Amino acid sequence: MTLVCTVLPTYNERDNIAALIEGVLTNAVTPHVVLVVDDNSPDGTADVVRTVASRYNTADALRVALYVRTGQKGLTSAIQCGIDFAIESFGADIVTWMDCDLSMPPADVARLVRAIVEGGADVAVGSRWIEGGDDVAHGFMARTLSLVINRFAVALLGDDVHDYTSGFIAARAEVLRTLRLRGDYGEYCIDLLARAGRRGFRLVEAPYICVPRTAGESKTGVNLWDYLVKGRKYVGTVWRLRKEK
Ligand SMILES: Nc1nc2c(ncn2[C@@H]2O[C@H](COP(=O)(O)OP(=O)(O)O)[C@@H](O)[C@H]2O)c(=O)[nH]1
Ligand SMILES: [Mg+2]
Repeated sequence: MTLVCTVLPTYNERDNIAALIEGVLTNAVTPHVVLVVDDNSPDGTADVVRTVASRYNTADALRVALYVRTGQKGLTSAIQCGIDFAIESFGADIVTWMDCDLSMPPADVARLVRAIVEGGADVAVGSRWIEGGDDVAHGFMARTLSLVINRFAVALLGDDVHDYTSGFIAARAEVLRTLRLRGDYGEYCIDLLARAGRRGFRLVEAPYICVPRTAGESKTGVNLWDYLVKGRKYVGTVWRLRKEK
């Protein structure tokens, strides 16, 4: 049986994490473990996870795991830490990950897993920018910036993917044993998808609708300057990858 592990990187997601874990496990289509990688959130996210874990875990079956990091912080390294743990300690065949602010619907994880298990993909990408997908979480400016950056990425890196900055991913363990994440924040996703395609791994997209966060705060800024700084980093990543083989 295929074992799936969903890695959930958290920083101050106390009011989102329980519903997210439940949403992922309720919609699971194969044996499924959730691994929360929390960077010692001061809001007590880890305590909420421990409570949820005590409801789901039994002596025979681990379904909710928690890894609290104290010495290190950051989104990309948290996801990589979870991937390593999922593959090496749990023996996961497929690893998925997503944001933990409920902006990515937990029910859609199953869609990504199916694209691999039934559809034969190596990497499944939740995409806002294909038919059936959308981003209703952000305002006009942020949406437009994301669309423009993704069009730029498609033009330079190929149209296997239309949402290079997705962050809502499922991948076979083989892909993640071959490729490690690089970068600090969202640019790791552009980098991973471009390299996976070049290595000959099969990428498939599934649409999803990104919805607004209703609890907690965004860790990235929401003003024009922050968007531009982020956008510049993404464009720089695409430009670098265009030359890298
Ligand atoms: N473990 C960990 N997770 C983080 C860190 N920064 C952000 N996250 C998580 O990354 C996801 C996206 O963050 P969010 O605040 O929604 O950023 P935005 O979507 O770019 O506005 C959420 O699940 C956050 O909890 C971090 O330093 N460490
Ligand atoms: Mg968010």
